[in-house]
Amino acid sequence: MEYKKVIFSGMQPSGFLTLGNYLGALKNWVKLQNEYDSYFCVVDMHAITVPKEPKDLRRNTLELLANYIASGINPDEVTLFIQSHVSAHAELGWVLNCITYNGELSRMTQFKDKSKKQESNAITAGLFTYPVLMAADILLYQADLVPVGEDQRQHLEITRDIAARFNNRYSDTFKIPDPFIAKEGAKIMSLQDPTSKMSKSDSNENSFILIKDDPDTVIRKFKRAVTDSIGVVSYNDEQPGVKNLINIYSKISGKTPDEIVSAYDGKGYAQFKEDVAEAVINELKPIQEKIDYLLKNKDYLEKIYLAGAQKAEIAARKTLRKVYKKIGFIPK
Ligand code: ATP
Ligand code: LTN
Repeated sequence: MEYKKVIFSGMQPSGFLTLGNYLGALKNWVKLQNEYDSYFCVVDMHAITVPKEPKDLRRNTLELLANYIASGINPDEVTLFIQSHVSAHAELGWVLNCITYNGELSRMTQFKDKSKKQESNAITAGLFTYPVLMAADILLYQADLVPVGEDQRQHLEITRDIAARFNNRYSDTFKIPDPFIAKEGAKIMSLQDPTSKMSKSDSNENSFILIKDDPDTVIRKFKRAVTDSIGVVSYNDEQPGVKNLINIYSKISGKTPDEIVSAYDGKGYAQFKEDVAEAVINELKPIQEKIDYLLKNKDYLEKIYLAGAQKAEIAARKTLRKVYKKIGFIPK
């Protein structure tokens, strides 16, 4: 029997998903899910590395699960679960913390960025060791591939380093995972500052499109999107705003950037922005309807995450048992 390769990925339930999350990560998960043995997780333990209201975390966790399914993740095909339901994540996280060096964690750019946003006396040890828990997530399932956006590349590198270190010290245990970062859409940029990533934690609401945004909001945000004074739709680094809009359009329509550029030959930005907005609205509409439906059917969601945790638990325990044995813990 031929085994499928394994993919693992997750997102934090830290607020509403953006078009960046959807195009940069989720849409790729949907494409890959049938080809691989797929594990998709709601990483609630990562979300508490910065302060969270319990009631918001609860709501966001279910909403994120609904977002996954509404975007096309098939719960009958994949293992869909909530991180805190499988305690092996915390357990392996601890072991890996003990073979990870402070020096390598302090080089993580996400930590530097996120800690800038916190008061200096509110930066937690959890935020610092966040990448180690992420390594545990991935290594528990012996994942071959990890589909993420460009911003997670560094976390994948440290995951590989940690896995290789463990394997060298204690003999072969973990599969060394590869990142899977799609060429287009890997980094959807802010609509207000096209040199920085579209991020849901941006204080300017016009900088991001949320999956839940209604059509009028989508149109308004695209109309206000920062472009340039060149006035010609073309795909190059001197026009980062237009390039970003082309990337968004391309990822949704399946047309190549070249095809888009020729379709707008001689036309201005206004028509182009309207068409991008319309494409986004049409893409989001069925997803929004499905999210509403799912959130009214919490029993169904519960069935899915309970079954997912059961399946994940089996795979995760198998790896953790090996790890405990190799490091010298006495089996009970
Ligand atoms: P924040 O921006 O608040 O730090 P986030 O939007 O990056 O959070 P995450 O949960 O960290 O949210 O990301 C989930 C997934 O979405 C990751 O795989 C990440 O790489 C991807 N992603 C996030 N933003 C973008 C973006 N602008 N373009 C492409 N992919 C993105
Ligand atoms: N760090 C990721 C979320 C995340 C993840 C993972 C992604 C946690 N564990 C395992 C892929 C695999 C983020 O901030 N987007």
